[in-house]
Amino acid sequence: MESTRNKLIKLLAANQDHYISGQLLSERLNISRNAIWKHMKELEKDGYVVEGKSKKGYRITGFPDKLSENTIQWGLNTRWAGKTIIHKETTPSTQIIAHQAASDGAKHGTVIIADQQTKGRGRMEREWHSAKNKGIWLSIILRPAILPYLAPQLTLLTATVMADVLYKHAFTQSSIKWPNDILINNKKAVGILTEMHAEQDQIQYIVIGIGMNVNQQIDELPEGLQTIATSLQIETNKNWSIKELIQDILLTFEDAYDTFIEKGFSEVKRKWENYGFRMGEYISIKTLREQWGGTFSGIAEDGALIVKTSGGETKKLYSGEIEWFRDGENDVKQTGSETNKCK
Ligand code: BTX
Repeated sequence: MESTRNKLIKLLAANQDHYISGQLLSERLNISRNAIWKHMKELEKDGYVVEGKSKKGYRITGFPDKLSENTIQWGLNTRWAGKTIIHKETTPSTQIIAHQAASDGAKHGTVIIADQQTKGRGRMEREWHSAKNKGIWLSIILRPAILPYLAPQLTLLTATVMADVLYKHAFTQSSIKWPNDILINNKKAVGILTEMHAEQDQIQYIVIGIGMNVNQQIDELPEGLQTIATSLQIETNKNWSIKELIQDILLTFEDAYDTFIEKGFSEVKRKWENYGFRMGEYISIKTLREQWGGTFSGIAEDGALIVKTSGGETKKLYSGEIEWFRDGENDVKQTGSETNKCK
């Protein structure tokens, strides 16, 4: 059951532009006016700013930066994204909670957010480092009426959303490294993990996990990540409001998703290719059987990477070990093994 405190915050948040009388609050919450006053003092201790005026009542004018369902929803101007938020201080992985909530019937747009993950996961069960209060660790539940084979388009869409959010905050150096790492100055700042529950021709739900490094200093990243990862703080030398970034991500995501559902993949493809890391450049690909190279010329409708070989052949790559080198330089590799020829 919802606590009196949460109900009180919601009432105040829904009436921010005017004072709400102690009498009305006490009637709505079924507690005494003295109890209301005590709750207000508690809220102030937690960083809420509440104005109390005799004869007028109470008005909330500021929320703490600390994450909670209420603080995220206050000022969140979305229609469906984040209308239900499940917030945890610490959890193994928001993906696990999201799968559970989705199987229990959670609505499209439900968002799970944690201050810290103890077993944050990346693709292929890789680990995702998710330090307490230092980044955005969230999962969004979606119930799109699209065919399961089109689901990778939503991963690509999420990557463009994250690149757009960074661009808006002046990160002109951000790019998307196929399939979905967001880099700032060539270091990974955001990771995206898409998991789907589907039958042959119908998606039950999709969970999109987003991990974004925000306020870590370089020495707060594990040693092994210090040369390949970055955070907004490292790049700008300033502290960011995690709450405001989350709101921005949800709003941008909602717009992009609605456009995608209404108009299809073309806008996502255009944006993705615009941000694409080493688009138009020569890349080298190694599979178990062969090594070859070609020009990275774009992404396909099914999310594959399109490479044109020097012989003029167009190939589609689903996974593979890619050396994203330029002039002999050789950085991060990816593993896997499949390639397909374009028809
Ligand atoms: P990925 O498989 O592309 O990346 C995982 C790799 O990224 C790791 O092997 C490591 O090298 C590197 N890495 C680990 N942690 C970080 C970090 N904080 N910053 C930069 N690089 C890192 C990417 O997988 C998908 C990550 C999704 C994370 C979100 S957080 C919310 C949700 N819950 C959850 O458990 N996962 C998702």
